Amino acid sequence: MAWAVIPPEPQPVVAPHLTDYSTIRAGFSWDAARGWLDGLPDGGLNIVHEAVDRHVAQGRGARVALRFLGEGGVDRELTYAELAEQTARFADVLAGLGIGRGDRVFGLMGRLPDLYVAILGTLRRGAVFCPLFSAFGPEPVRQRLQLGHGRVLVTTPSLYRRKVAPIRDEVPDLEAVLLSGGGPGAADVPGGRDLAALLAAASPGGAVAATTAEDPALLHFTSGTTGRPKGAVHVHGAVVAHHMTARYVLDLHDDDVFWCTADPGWVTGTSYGVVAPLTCGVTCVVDEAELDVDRWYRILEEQRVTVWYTAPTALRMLMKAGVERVAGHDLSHVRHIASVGEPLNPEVVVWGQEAFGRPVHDTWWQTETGAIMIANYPGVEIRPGSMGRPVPGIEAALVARDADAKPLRTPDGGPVFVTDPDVEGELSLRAPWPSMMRAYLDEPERYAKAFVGEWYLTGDLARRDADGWFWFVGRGDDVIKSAGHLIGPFEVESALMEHPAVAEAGAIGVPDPMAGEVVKAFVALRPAYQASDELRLELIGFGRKRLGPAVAPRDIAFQQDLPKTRSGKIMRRLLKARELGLPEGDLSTLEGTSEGARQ
Ligand code: 6R9
Repeated sequence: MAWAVIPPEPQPVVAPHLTDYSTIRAGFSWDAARGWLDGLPDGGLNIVHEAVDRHVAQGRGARVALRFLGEGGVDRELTYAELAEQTARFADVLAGLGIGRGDRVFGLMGRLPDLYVAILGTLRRGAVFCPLFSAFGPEPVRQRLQLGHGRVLVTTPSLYRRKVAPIRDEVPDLEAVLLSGGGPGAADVPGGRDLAALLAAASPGGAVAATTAEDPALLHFTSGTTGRPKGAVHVHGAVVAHHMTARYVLDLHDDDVFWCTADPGWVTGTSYGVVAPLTCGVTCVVDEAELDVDRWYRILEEQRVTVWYTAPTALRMLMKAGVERVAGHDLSHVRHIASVGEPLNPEVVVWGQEAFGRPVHDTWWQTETGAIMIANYPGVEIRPGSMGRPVPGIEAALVARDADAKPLRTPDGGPVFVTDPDVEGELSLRAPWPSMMRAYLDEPERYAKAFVGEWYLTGDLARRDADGWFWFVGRGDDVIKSAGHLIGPFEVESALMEHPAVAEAGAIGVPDPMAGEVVKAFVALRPAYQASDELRLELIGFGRKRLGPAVAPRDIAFQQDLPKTRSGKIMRRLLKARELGLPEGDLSTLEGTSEGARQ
């Protein structure tokens, strides 16, 4: 006889943490938010104490911290107590390798338990963790390992073979390669060690390092318009902003089951896929697999996810698959849905309402800001298409720009603010706040350039309406956002130029209904080469091999007279305007010859 199915219990109504935006904002202070966390004796602060150990100390060690859903259906859980033990073992492994405070440990792995243990174990040791996206090719991996002077890399044998082995000779700082799931292969890898064996032999009981709030914790590379990737340095003190936004924006309550779909290779996946939710003591779902419509609905249902943080590209893909795919799944426990990373179209906000009975709450932030800065809050009205209003403790403003897109300054050097409603300006935030990056690694001048006085310039253009809601307008620079991933055009161009046929290259983002933008490159050939379909495909393949699918151009076009400024820089803005049939704008800096050639 089969047992009768027991219907799910009615969900208790959960009151949002942020009930009245204006009152909470007015009464907020970062000092008070610091008090929501434990801190270490002597005024220190360590992310892992707040995210792991303190829950164990408070008797919540048996709660599941991370629930991993494997690609092949193999599931594994780590409770808070197990996470404390595993991260202590990892920290001890690092100690054995001579890695201490401030040393850099890199990760290049899919969303597997060892990655999470490595991230938190590194922070526990007081060393600095730098995640690399597993869909990067050898070139982005080489550049980041070199710039960050990575001494240890945690990866799998297969990723090592494909992405690290080709560039191994160019990263001499790399001493140890800890192979996850890789006992037998370790002997063939220079510096290779079997991570499982090391963890098994390590001590499980070590305390967290006595870091201060200003000790570096995470290094996230991000892309600018020109030059090499920028290493945004974040400190342990950032955890105050992670925790605060996890409560007020993601509305995490102690018993929540939280699913952040972002990969820890990007800032959302570490800040909100690891640190922020664990500081709240919730259970995090981690799916190893890539987006699959039915799998995702199944995960939401079976894992009884209550709070879901995802991205517009993913939501657009779900929306395209049709609302009927949701039917038949009981998603009544999903209490709050938020998204980040790219503009969230109003249709998607509203579709959330239809599909899940919940609108999607847009949130805005950047690698540099470390945590959510502008948001829509549960329990507060949503204006579909708006990013919302600044989080408590954050002051946002719009700075006017001159014709060269430089910030306008007052005679005493401060920024000129846009004060009228609905007028465009550069979105800027008043520093400091706990999760603000403390540096671009080894590039103090680049860091200084991101500020006017105490105002950090984000590079995004936005408007503010009369009631203080912010509306995204676009990037103020040439950086490309594809499927939520930030891509530097210079990185793409440099890789293409290593092909013998390529004399010059210009990369832009072109609109795509799913990914927001996809990368397209325009290439001028060296004299001995002829444009052909064959060469185009070869270059696309070359880009993919070097850069990896996350960064490589989707399309390549040949164009001998790439528009350039008189100083010889390729005018991506003009390439883009021409590609999209938009007004070409100010051409006064255009180099005479190429413009002449078009006339
Ligand atoms: C967290 C993250 C930052 C850039 C940012 C902006 C774009 C992020 C957005 C958004 C429109 C939103 N962006 N959130 N654009 N609406 N809600 O994505 O960090 O990878 O550094 O990208 O992403 O252009 O400046 P990061």
